[in-house]
Amino acid sequence: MISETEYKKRRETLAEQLKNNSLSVLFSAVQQIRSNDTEYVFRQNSNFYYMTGFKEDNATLVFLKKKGKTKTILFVQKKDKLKELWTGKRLGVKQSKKRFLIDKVYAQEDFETKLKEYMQGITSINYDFNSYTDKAKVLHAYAKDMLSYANLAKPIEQMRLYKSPTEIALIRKAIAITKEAHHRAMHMSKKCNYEYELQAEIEYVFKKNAALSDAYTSIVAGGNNANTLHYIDNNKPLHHGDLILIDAGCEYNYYASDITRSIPTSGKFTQAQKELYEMVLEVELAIIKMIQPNIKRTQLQKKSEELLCAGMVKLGILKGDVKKLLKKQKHKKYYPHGIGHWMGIDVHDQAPYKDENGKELLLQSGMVMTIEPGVYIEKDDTNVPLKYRGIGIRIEDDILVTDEGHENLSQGIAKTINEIEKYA
Ligand SMILES: [Mn+2]
Repeated sequence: MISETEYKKRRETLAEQLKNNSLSVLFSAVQQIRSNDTEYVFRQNSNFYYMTGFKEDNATLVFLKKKGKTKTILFVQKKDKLKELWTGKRLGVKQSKKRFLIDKVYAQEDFETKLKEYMQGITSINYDFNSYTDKAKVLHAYAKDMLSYANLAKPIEQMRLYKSPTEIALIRKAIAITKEAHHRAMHMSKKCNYEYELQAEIEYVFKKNAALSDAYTSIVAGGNNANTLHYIDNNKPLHHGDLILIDAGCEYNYYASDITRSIPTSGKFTQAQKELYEMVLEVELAIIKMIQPNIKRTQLQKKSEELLCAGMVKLGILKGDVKKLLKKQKHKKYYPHGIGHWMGIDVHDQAPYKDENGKELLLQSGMVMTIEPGVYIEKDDTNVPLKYRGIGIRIEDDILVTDEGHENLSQGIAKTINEIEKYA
């Protein structure tokens, strides 16, 4: 668990970067209606959660910086016996004061009155531009009259890039649960007749282990469906002899995992599947090996494209000179996506890969990035040897950058052909 002291330190780190005479505001997520009077499961806004650890809706965090000193203020839902009977206990003002190491706590109802008070002498406003709450609109009206206003998400994104030991521990826990889920899928694939059956086996493991949600909608794609990159229908029959691409990861206490494995329906890879799989696996391992401080994501991207292109030439999927094919981007038909992305509270942590000046970020110790090369061959692609058609393979792990180089946090999840076949 992340301590109140750690949350306080994060707020202090953010406060240091704020301008004098500034007001900065973070809003909680807003409960969304699913239909009529039913609601979606509530999930806290990631930036708000990162700064508070508070999981309730209808909350607002304010940083008021004057004369070099920052006051933090939290607005929360008042206790309300009737509402709590229906939707559960609220922390309320009193308990919030006790729990959070925040200077002042008020009821949400007081927000607009207090805001007017805080605005005295303020020359700049910051808030998360991705927040679409009614309160954000009130703030935006003020912001328009300001000398300056800026996106508060920007400095928070940068902080979130570097994971603390407690955050890494939570990511490890998420991955440990996801590992069990993928191993169960490998074991159950022969017994499942539909993609959704396998999805249920995976998500059963998530829930059973207190990962109350997936970090993103699971992809369970049999055969040619794997060639639709964000296939989430998961409603087709599984055919004996096909591969199944499973991209699934749980969220544990607000931390994501993101793992892809490609496994055989029958428990055994065919010769053609083996050839393609070994090629992608070799590339995945080579790229992971490159990860160390001061390397750029584009270097990993470029290398993955070179290796996959060369591999596809070797297998006869692409024909010609590797350098020329790369120059003409021919490989992109079969490998159209990025090599990986930041991961943390969000499965795709939102920090950009370049700074404001367009300069690319260097990987540094404490960052977590996925590595996920893939090859996708449509079933009706007559340019490719028949035996490879209708196969889509992606292999994805979650990598922590360390001082020494890297640690593959998902190292323990079966990945070689031998390991996967053993689970069947
Ligand atoms: Mn991913």
